[in-house]
Amino acid sequence: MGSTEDLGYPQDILRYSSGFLVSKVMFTACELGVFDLLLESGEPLSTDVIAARLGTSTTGMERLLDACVGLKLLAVELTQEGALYRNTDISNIYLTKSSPKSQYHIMMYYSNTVYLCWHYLADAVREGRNQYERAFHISSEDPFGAMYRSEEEMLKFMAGQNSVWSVCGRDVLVAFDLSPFKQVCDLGGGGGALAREYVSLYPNSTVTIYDLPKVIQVAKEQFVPPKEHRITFHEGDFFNNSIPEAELYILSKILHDWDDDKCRQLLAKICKACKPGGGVLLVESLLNEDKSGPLETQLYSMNMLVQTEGKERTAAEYSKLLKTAGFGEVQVKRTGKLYDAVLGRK
Ligand code: ASE
Repeated sequence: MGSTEDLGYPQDILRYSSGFLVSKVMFTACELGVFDLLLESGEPLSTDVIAARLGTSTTGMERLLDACVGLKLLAVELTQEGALYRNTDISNIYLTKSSPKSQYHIMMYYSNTVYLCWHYLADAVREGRNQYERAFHISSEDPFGAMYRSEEEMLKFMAGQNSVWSVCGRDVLVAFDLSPFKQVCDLGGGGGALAREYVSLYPNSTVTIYDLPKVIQVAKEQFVPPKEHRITFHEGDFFNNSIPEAELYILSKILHDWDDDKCRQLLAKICKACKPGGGVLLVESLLNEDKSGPLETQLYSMNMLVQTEGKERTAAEYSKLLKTAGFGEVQVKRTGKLYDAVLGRK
């Protein structure tokens, strides 16, 4: 009674303390190419062989491989020649570079960019703003100027977002029957993975990817195959340039980058450009109305604090933004997955 034993062994606290170690083990195994090598090899390999092929120390590699076994990202079997490691199914699908569902690029973005911003999380909370100045010694005035500070950073971000949509895109696009919308504009559509999913699900539609000129250039060159004639491009800055007419606008993880004022401004502009009977589809990770969860979304909201001007919001918050901007009817579909869908009709 009243003793610390009544609180139980502090398992959650200990697990949370090592959470970042777990992430970094997975990121590092991806970065060093462990999963790619084991996929390529087609047979289980020893630490010595893996270390030699990847140019690492054996002592470091052995510990990394064992930690991956603990995380069930690798499986180990003990043979007479010693321990042999192989990928698990989940690693083959999500952690190898060449898989169509590869999450490799988002991992590299988390590990090498997001991680550095999170070092200054306490400063972000104290100041209520992103941490580009501390992390990268660059101005934080314009978050996308900072995020796209080099072509390499922009590419990493675009490839990262594309890997997310290769896994989550379908769920958010089937949440509503979007087949009546033939002329679609994906604002901030980046590398185009969601646009590609859209035209594959709704083959009678065309999608225009609207993004900054330097993003469009890379999307055309590296991400969207030229033979995909149902996808077109429009260069611009949606805050400062005009928005083309369309039946459906997609804002996929765009509003979460911006404060309420900017969101209202953008949505009002979209509502003006939108054809009668048209609408806007918001793709976002929705917080519970009392903001009690989901944990993943609460953590993303912290990430928006360290990296952008935005935050994650509840369905009621998005509905209010849409209605204020002139959209009359709003429907919300929770997918039960990471990303949800909100449809506003003009
Ligand atoms: C943004 C998205 C992200 C802005 C900054 C960001 C992500 C990381 N940093 O719009 C990706 C969010 N996470 C996932 C899994 O998609």
